[in-house]
Amino acid sequence: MVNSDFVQQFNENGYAVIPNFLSDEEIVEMKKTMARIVDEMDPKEHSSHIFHLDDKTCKSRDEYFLTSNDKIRFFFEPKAVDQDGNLTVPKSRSVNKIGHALAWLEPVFKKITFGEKVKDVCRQLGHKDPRVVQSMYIFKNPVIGQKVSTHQDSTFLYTDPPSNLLGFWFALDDAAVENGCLYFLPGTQNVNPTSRFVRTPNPGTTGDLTMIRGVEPDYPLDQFKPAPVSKGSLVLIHGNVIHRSEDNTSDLPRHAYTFHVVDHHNAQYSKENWLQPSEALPFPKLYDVKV
Ligand SMILES: O=C(O)CCC(=O)C(=O)O
Repeated sequence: MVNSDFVQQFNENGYAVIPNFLSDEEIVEMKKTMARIVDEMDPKEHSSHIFHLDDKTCKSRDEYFLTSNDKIRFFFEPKAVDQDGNLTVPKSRSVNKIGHALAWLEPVFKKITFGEKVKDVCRQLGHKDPRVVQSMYIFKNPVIGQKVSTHQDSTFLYTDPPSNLLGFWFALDDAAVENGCLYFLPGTQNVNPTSRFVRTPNPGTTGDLTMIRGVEPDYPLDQFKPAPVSKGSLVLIHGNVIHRSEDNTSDLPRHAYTFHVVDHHNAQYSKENWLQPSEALPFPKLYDVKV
């Protein structure tokens, strides 16, 4: 049973840190698996898929991105790929993130995601029918790892009502201000999202498959609180809480594994969201999957 201290923290601030959630062995296994996946990847096949941080035109959100819900796909750091698609840095440092079905397709990640401790966290937060909607490995590699700009996860994985999304974010390295830890605006879990990242209903001549609907306010950057955590910590992130992270300008790694659950008991996952379940992988019911 996970110590229940996190529940009050989470309800007050919209996020909570549970230290020592993962063992060193689990972290080594996850990192080894990821190193193998990157090593086996042929950059020629994937390197045109760059993760542009503030791609307001959404041009980079192509079919490869939209159909990644049941696959393991690679999204590169903008600075890691030249105009001809060649890597400018070693392959091991070139990837921004990998998603979005690690939790289902890779046994090590499946074991963590559908493990008893994660189920216990969801039960303690009152989730009746949580389903896993996406999973990602975020590299934020030394020097090249780019920031994640201010956002609410519910902009991307909207639910109706918009409060039923929960992010699990596991630090696989110590995450400090220097290497790009998370920052939060505490208490913003009650702020519903003002923008939505959705599939374009009629892409028409622009060909843009996704669009941002609505406008995000400018949040006061000086009011964000850094959340430095030690390796193995779990950070729980309410779907509405406003958060961000900075570039990793240090020479230290800052790997993280993250996934999201939606409690389907009293909420609908929006059919407009960019990410949709597929026949091959409907959103798995967390409590039903035994590992
Ligand atoms: O890992 C990061 O730097 C940011 C992650 C994040 O904001 C998210 O997953 O919503």
